[in-house]
Amino acid sequence: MGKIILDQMAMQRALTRITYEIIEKNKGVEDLVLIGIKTRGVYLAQRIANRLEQLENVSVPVGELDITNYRDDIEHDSTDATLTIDNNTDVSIEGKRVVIVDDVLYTGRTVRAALSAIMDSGRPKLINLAVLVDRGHRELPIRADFVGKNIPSSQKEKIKVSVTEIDGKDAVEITK
Ligand code: 3GP
Ligand code: 5GP
Ligand code: MG
Repeated sequence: MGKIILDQMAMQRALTRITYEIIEKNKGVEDLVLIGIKTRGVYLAQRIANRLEQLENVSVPVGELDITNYRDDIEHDSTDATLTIDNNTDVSIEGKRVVIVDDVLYTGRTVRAALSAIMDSGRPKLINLAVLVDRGHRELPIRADFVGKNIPSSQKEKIKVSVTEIDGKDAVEITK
């Protein structure tokens, strides 16, 4: 069993703060699109979208991105992007303010892959990155614009992120 870093309330508060920061930085929610990185990033993106709707009364589209085909250890071509909304409709990011949402930021390679996938499907106005946890150890020049919690970690440690939708609880734990 790991040590709990964020419990349910702390996780909710972190997501609420990130939501306010997104509104503030973008001076509203116009032209905003959230792109959740599978798996847990999608649920976090949906929660941020729910809060945006409560606060601003605007429905913000949530896309889902599977970056598998864009990993830097797998060959791909630019037709491999799987950027979907509601699981099947294509989401247009053309001219939009895109916020990529993921659970853990580590080496930055996943985000690099997400950037390629998004760029292959259009030209957004700008792209921001929101993560629940930044655990350090970057291998690329990538940083998050919105961070739930910075958790300095050793490479041996693991961060376990649980979301109610699939794990039955909300929590962030660290294990040796
Ligand atoms: P996620 O898809 O919800 O992000 O990679 C499968 C799961 O394993 C991930 O769930 C992630 O939470 C977890 N995981 C734990 N450590 C690592 C790691 O170092 N790399 C990756 N890719 N996933 C990890
Ligand atoms: P990166 O590509 O930045 O190394 O890792 C980011 C992705 O890998 C995230 O989507 C995340 O799910 C997963 N990941 C990397 N390290 C961890 C970790 O310690 N815990 C969890 N839960 N996921 C991790
Ligand atoms: Mg993830």
